[in-house]
Amino acid sequence: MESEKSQDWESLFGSDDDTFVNEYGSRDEYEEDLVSSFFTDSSDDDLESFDSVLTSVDQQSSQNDTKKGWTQISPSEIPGLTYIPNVLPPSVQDELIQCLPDGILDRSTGRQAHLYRPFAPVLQNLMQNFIPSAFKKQVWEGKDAEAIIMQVYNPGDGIIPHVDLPMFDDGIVIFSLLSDITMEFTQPSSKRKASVLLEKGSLTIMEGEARYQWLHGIPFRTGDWTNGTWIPRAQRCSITMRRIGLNKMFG
Ligand SMILES: O=C(O)CCC(=O)C(=O)O
Repeated sequence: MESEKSQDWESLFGSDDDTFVNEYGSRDEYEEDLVSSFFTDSSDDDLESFDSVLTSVDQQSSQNDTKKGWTQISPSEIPGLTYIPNVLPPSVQDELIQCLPDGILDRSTGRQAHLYRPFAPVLQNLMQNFIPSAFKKQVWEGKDAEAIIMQVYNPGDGIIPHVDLPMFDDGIVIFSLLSDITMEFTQPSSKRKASVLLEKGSLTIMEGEARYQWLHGIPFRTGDWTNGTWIPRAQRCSITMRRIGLNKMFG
């Protein structure tokens, strides 16, 4: 172990014969000084300039993300994808945020709350009054969700492109709260992609082709281009509702 560490050190900083040994006496002293200066010398200005570098990298990489040979299409061309803005009044959004476990908005990891029945009254209200009745009747056969996940995204967070597990029935419902974020839909077989800005208070539904034949994901970055303007992300919360298929298991 020690020899691996020495090798890493030498490839990064040179051997014991180099100048730092003369200045510091030993490698350990040098390492301690390096670590402590990193943590104590980083001023607010350094952190701000780090943030601005990060933002500019995000801006450029998302602008250059042309995916060679892929065709950008309108989300309305994806069968089974429904996006409805301004579904939730601000008062309902506030009530929903109160359902989050204490402290989850302040944490940098583990920002998911998995909820199962019986659901809190505010979530029951969401299912009864804010999911279109035609979808509930036709796709969820008049029933309510069985599994709900509330997820918190801080700027820079995302979710890798995926198709939801087969254990979940058709019809995935996503409510967005607190801040807007871009979701990308990709279909590798047809090399088509579409971007949807999920605004706070909006509802997104994936059923049929959109649910089973398209990947959906949220790019890991600090903002999104919206009509040519870079909009920095703020903290966002989503509520994803699913039904669990009878006799279906993981895998
Ligand atoms: O948070 C979202 O908007 C998407 C969540 C999602 O895709 C998932 O949990 O599988």
